[in-house]
Amino acid sequence: MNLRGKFITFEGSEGSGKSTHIQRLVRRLHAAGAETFVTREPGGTPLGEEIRHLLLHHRSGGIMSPEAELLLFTAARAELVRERIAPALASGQVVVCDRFLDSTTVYQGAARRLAPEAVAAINRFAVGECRPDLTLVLDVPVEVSQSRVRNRGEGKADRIEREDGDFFRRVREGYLSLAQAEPRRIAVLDSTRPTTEVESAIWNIVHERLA
Ligand code: Z5A
Repeated sequence: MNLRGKFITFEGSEGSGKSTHIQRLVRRLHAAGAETFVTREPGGTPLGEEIRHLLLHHRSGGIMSPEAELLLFTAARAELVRERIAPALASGQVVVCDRFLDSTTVYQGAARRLAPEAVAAINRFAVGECRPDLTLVLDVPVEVSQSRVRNRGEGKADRIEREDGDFFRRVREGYLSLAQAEPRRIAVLDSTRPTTEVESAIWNIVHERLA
């Protein structure tokens, strides 16, 4: 299986299983002989990690304009693409990223209701030609995602986790409509199914679409 230079992103609500399945996919990729570079958003570079802190745990509590939020997420991404993702792809690694530009389309566009054309233009500017070959959306109802996050019991919710159920319903709907609009790139998986089943389904999709 030759996956050299392929770019795979994971998307979905918090607690949908992205970290869990990235670990499992990477284990399988290594076993198949692929070299991988795994990263996450926001973050993945020294600048990006500082921006992550501002976005999720800024001292002002909940106060940040949606426009500033959009620009901070995309600034972190612009850095990550140029400093890490593009060089890794160029060297033949398989890049697996926990969230990418679809998160901005959905969270800042669909859920925060910023103008879709502005979000799309800023996204384009931030990533240039760097687009995922395959995006796996892990879909779970809002109640499931919230109960998984509660059970994880990691303490205080971050700035975005404090949004209400309607916000997260718009996030879920946003992902499902994106997947309808771009079915060749985006696959939706029912992540309420047992973890081992979702893991196998992901592996099959990677084979079918990329190998
Ligand atoms: N954000 C944004 O607004 N705009 C942007 O452009 C970007 C991001 C890039 C980053 O949060 C926040 O930034 C995020 C979107 C916003 N906010 N929200 N909400 P983050 O990086 O801190 O976290 P996250 O990306 O939201 O995800 P997470 O909380 O780390 O969850 P996860 O990685 O998807 O899930 P997990 O940790 O793998 O699994 C959660 C639990 O469920 C865990 O105990 C698992 O064992 C369990 N699990 C997983 N799969 C299953 C199945 N199949 N059955 C049962 N239990 C399962």
